[in-house]
Amino acid sequence: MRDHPATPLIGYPAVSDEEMIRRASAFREHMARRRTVRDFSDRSVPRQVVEQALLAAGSAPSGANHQPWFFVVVESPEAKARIRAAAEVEEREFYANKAPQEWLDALAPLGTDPDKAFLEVAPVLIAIFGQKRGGPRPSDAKKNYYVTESVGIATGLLIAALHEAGLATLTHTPAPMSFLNEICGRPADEKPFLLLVAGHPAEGATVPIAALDKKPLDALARWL
Ligand code: IYR
Repeated sequence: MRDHPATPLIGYPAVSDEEMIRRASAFREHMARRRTVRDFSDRSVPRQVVEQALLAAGSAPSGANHQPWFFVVVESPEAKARIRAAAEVEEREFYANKAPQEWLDALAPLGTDPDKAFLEVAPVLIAIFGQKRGGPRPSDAKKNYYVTESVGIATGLLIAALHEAGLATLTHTPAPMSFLNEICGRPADEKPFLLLVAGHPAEGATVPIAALDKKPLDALARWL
């Protein structure tokens, strides 16, 4: 490796194979209980939970460690109502005209429709943006690399962190999403990645049976 400032690796104490297997299984079981939820309660969420989850997301690996993400936490009823109204305009167009039949058929088992009440009911919406330019420090304006991959990984960690805290989430992707730049006050060169809805599930919330169907290991991986 080329000469560069470095520090000893910490945080990886030795762990037996048995203990690793136990931890990996426990984590797998915990993550398998995560559901994409569309019925939220209006119960509020402590700010610290969201702060800690965002910091966990911000620990994600990223291209050249530029951390090309920005998260806007939307809690104000006015902003949530504006986001719902703008999203529903796009969704009505999507379901009525834009989506090809094949896409509508794929969504049918999930029961989704253009009504996005959860955007107002849930206590927290997190609008996630990818930054074309930036850098490791907030004042940087260098070129960023692997923005989509980096933001996707950070979003995965955010979902896992919120799940670990006991909150339900929904990945919502109205298309196009450019209205989020305006409502969230973000520059035009930041690309909305997705809108993560977070909160407690409503009492009596249901999930589509089809969403429980997960691929077995031999369909999702192979060893060479
Ligand atoms: N954005 C629309 C449609 C939609 C698309 C996919 I792919 C989904 O997995 C779920 C929904 C909506 O939110 O209803």
